[in-house]
Amino acid sequence: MTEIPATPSPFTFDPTTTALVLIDMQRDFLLPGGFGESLGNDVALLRTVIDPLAGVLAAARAAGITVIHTREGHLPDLSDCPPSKLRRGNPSQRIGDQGRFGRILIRGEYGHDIIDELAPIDGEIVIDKPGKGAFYATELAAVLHRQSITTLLVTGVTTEVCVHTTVREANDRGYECLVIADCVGSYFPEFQRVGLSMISAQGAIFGWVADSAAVIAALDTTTATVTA
Ligand code: C5J
Repeated sequence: MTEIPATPSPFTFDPTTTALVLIDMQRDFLLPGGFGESLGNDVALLRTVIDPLAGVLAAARAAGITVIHTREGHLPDLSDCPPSKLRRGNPSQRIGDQGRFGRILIRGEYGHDIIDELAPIDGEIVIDKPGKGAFYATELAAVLHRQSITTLLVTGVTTEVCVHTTVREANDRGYECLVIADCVGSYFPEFQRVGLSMISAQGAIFGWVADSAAVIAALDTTTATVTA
């Protein structure tokens, strides 16, 4: 078992039953000129996540931890997008409309894919999800079960929407979740702060919170043990 200093208490995990989950690090949310910015958001706030997350991803790969990427998006005919979701947001830039990086949040489009800095490599799992949570209408539960994963190191965007929804879904399904604070991002500083507090409040009601430095140090120890 590996132990990480975390809030509200130290977090222990077994690297062999742990997955690193990267939620929706997609161009549509993170690139200047993309969908996220078209909604009036400052993407610079999300982009602060990229460097620390690249560090955690490299450490996870070196330690042989299972890596799972998710992408929020829809089929080209939008048959998997509820009309209620389609109606939300900016009327001139809706899901399925033509955006700067292709049709917005449509599978197969450039903007729907993961940013170059964190692109999946061979052997990593990519889960396409139509909702905010990574368990809803996806194969994630089956994938985790098949690999005997019990613990999730959760990263990605946005903290209060897809990260929170996924952590809540995972918590209800019995997974232990550690959210890596500087590897999750929100367009709203207030939501970032409160979103993280809500995870670890009341004795880890949804999970634990730690910084990337602590996670990388723990993963590096695992790597050293594996390669010794
Ligand atoms: C949003 C997400 N915010 N990945 N998606 O619509 O959090």
